[in-house]
Amino acid sequence: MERTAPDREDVARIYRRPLLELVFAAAEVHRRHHDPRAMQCSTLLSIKTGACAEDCGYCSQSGHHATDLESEKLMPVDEVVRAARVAREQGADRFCMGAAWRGPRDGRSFDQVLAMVREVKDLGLETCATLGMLEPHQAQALRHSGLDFYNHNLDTSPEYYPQVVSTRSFQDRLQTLASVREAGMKVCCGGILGMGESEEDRIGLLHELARQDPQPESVPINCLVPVAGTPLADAPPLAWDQLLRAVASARILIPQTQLRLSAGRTSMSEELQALCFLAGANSVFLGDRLLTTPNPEHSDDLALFHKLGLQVGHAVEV
Ligand code: SAM
Ligand code: DTB
Ligand code: SF4
Repeated sequence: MERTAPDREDVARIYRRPLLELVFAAAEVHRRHHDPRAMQCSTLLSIKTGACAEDCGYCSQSGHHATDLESEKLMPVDEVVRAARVAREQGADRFCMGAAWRGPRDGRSFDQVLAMVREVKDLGLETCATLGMLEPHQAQALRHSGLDFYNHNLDTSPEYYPQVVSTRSFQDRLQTLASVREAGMKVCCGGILGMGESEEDRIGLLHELARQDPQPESVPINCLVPVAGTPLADAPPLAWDQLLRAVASARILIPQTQLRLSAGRTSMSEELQALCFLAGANSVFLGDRLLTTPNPEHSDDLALFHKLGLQVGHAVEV
């Protein structure tokens, strides 16, 4: 079916609907496009940690901020494969490798990442990587090594972006996303809420995500995990209904996507997570660590999914 890209006013109208109407409409869209019992589960691993050249205001790994994080160089391939095997045993269907780089440099370290991708793919897992900005030939090389998804977030509205990051632009992000598409990979692209942005910025982010053509196959909605020493350590916490509005709006605007309730779940009640799943979130990070910060305990997540009648595994499209 032909889809016309929504304009920003359309997005605002959806976002500002009476909350329960919005959630109900999103739940209907969810059921039309997905098996509502299926929960897609990705596990993250930080393959290279800290000392990043970028100055993202939210991030524990930026070399510009004085955080307590210990930097670590690129992990050996066999350790990554071991972690991926554990993730698979715990129920993950996708393994996402994250590096604190502005972008990969060609040579030994990038070849090492390509080897990781090949070996994780050989375990039968879907593969995802998030390595910063890519040149077109790097995107091609990742694709040829078996990378299914590339994660590259737009993070916030184009207007608010320069308040959060100064070492690159919103346009740089779009350019890498274009290279990822051109190479034939699936796109995982979302953002962070709770960085002191306005409601209008959240609407702007959703608009930018929804107007991509094709739309991202995977959309992570992160809530800021405040990290001491970063410029956003004291950002005011996001109101729960704003998160729910963003999730429900994303489901309506990007109906086919795997919508991930991503970072920040340790600060959410089970009830709020359940509302987000009702409103169309059908994916999470599974495992008790994100990249550098905690995630809910594996056993607590499985208990929650059991309570809600959700099944861990591939979110099958119906
Ligand atoms: N360096 C690469 C990049 O920035 O594209 C990849 C790794 S980076 C840590 C991946 C994403 O994690 C960011 O785009 C951001 O959306 C998310 N993220 C980082 N720190 C976060 C935090 N404290 N809270 C929530 N999300 C965060
Ligand atoms: C995404 O959108 N969220 C993940 C993943 N993509 C790479 C990262 C969350 C990071 C949270 C902060 C941390 O653990 O360092
Ligand atoms: Fe570096 Fe990515 Fe963190 Fe930004 S979000 S400082 S690019 S690791």
